[in-house]
Amino acid sequence: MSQSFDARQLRETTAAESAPTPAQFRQAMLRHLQYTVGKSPQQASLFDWRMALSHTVRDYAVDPWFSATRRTWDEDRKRVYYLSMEFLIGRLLEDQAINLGLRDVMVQVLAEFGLSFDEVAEGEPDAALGNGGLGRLAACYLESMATMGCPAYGYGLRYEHGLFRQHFENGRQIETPENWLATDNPWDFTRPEAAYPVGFGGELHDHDGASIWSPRSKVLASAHDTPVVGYGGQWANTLRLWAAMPSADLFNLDRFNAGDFAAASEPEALARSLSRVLYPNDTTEGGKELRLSQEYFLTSASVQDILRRYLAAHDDLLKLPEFVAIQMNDTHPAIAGPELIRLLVDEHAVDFDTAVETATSVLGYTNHTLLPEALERWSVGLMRKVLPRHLQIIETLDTQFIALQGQAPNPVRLISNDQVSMGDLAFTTSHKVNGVSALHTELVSQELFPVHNELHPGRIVNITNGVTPRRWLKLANPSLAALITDTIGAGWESDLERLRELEPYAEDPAFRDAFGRSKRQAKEHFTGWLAAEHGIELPAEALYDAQVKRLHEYKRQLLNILWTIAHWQRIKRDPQANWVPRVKIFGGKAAPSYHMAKLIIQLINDVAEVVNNDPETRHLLRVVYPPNYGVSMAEKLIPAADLSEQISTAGMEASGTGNMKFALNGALTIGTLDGANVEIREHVGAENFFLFGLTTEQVGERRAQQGHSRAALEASQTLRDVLQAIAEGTFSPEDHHRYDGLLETMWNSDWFLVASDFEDYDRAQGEVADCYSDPEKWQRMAILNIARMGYFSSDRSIREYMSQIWDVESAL
Ligand code: 8GP
Repeated sequence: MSQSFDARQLRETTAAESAPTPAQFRQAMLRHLQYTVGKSPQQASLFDWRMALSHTVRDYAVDPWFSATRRTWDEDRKRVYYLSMEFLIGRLLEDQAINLGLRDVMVQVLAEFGLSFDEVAEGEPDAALGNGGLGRLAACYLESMATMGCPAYGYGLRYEHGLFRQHFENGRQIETPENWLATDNPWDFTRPEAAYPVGFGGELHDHDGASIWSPRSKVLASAHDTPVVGYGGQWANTLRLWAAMPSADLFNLDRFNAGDFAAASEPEALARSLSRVLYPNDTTEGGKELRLSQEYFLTSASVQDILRRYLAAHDDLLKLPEFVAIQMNDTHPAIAGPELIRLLVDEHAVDFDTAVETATSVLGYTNHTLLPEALERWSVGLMRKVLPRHLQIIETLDTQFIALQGQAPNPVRLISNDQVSMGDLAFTTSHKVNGVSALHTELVSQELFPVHNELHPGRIVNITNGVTPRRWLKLANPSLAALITDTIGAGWESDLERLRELEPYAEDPAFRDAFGRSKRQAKEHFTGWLAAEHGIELPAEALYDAQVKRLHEYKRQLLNILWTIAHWQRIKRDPQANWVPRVKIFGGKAAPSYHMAKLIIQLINDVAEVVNNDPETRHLLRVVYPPNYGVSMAEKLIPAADLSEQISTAGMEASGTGNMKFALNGALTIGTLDGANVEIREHVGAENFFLFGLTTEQVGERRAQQGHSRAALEASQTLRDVLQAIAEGTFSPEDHHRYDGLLETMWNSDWFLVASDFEDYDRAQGEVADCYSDPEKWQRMAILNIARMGYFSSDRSIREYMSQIWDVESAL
């Protein structure tokens, strides 16, 4: 397969200098309209134009994709494999066009046909193959790996239904299935030749001291590839998503012919269910057996594919770590350790200890949460039923791990209380384990894995998260991006530290004005969309104060809405005072079974109903909660925000990445010392950040104090007035008891310390308002935020993964 490679040829076919002229692009697009879509320009609908356009852009991705693949083979390079149950990639058309340097030509050519790009692009489904943070991070990392020229594959599942759609009925969240594949997906290359059987259940037999696994059933994993082009079009990697396919023999023709159609298709349907839905739970796992089977399905197909690719060019499996790095995105693919060991031992006759050593050198594990309910544990019974051979391997690893702990009276175990701890398993089978912010990594070492950490000093490393500036600034905020390019020149997109060159302009009134104009444009873009899509009109001249993320008690949307009520009450008491007009923006989904989170959504919507209809305060305070928050909404909303709410209980948010996107777009942060907030504050300067709240250590102390919630409430008349209004049914006149449970929690337990942090949050919000009243000061702070956010590019994170974990070099 190794053809000799000519680097000059690569440059000819990949670099932006090969960008087409408008005439060439038009011709290519019309060709696709006619021959791929089968329409003439006169007949074409917006959908047809989008298909033709996407196929045209995709064509330009293929050359860099081929040459990157060919070079990786020819130069026998090490590859990175990023295994993730979630890839929250969002729309691809504009993203790919930007990275290929095609955006301007594309917009121009569409305009020649009287079409606006935004209108055409708006029809693209938002590929929501993830829940939130960890899934979106995986998408940013894929794009950065391609930009950095790191040879890599993302491996995931091709869910037929991504994250559910959310709408509100009487303020309550209602979920309906998402259907992103309902129409053609133009980015998809189907690879029927890349298909692997994945076995489940069955028996173990002993044969000459070796275990032979005979699975009860097998499901075929069939590959679908999407090219992921890096910025500048120099390199492209592959996102490979597995679809579950029944093997042909599952369909029972006899039964079908006998008229029992449903029964004939049942085994087939069961097999397909493996890639049917993404689990919508952000913390706890539902449908245990199916979920475990999905995880194994992803992992096994990927590991088989990795070994097949390796063995096509090498024969010594012990050299695997020199050529392969596998990253496990949280514990969902943690069965990769036992699976790799199984394949090495059972199918390639490697001895057990060598297999363990090899697997461990290849694997890395990223932890994304300390929440106990999100740390996966599978019952031994279920494991035995679904993956008997893997359980056997885990038992051996457990015995070895206990031995490693010597005489420890209570050794940590991979299996305890009849459950397999996937975190402990992932740790023992990885050569590096990383947290996602400095504070989180500290807590991972001290609280989650103290024993492991002592046994394996140096195994835990920190890699603070980052976000891609291509999507989250250049694409999402064209007016600010243009201002930056006009001011410091192009190139910051792939060298984000260059934003520092903006620092002196914070003192330049003309630049500050221009920044103000770009923020206004972003607001108009957002409000225009909000009016068209949701019929919500917003005042342009107001402080846009946003909290968008999954709904979770630790993220404390409750603190935000309680403060909003307090603010409303204050305005009503003194309507003539000099109030800063505010728009409180909320966005995010709650796990369908998370009752308290859904109640908080309802409270926000109930408060919005009352506050937005209050003629006395309407011009000063609005509450909006556009439904179905996702990547595409974030792209419009984040650039429009002035204030970013990052207000989790300290010690509970592993990192956050929304916090980075907002600050990069010139929103100031009101936040606690949690996750990456700590580092953002260090970078942008404490004077440019609104800090409040207890520290992680104080959180621990406060929780230990008996009656802390009641004490905090007794100390805050403001908060008591708020709770009183809720209790009286001010926001739920038809049901005074709707929030009894929530109020009860506030008075008697308050694990997330909403009451304890309320007064300090109120103080910080006061500072926000004062500061916003001085536009010059506010703009100076916002500009310094942008200028100092270079560190939070996902390119930096990926560079660190490459050197500290994967030991892989850039091919560029
Ligand atoms: C999230 C963390 O909550 C967030 O702080 C962090 O920025 C992000 O990961 C990326 O590192 N965690 C998850 O998304 C998560 O744990 N999801 C799994 C339960 C599905």
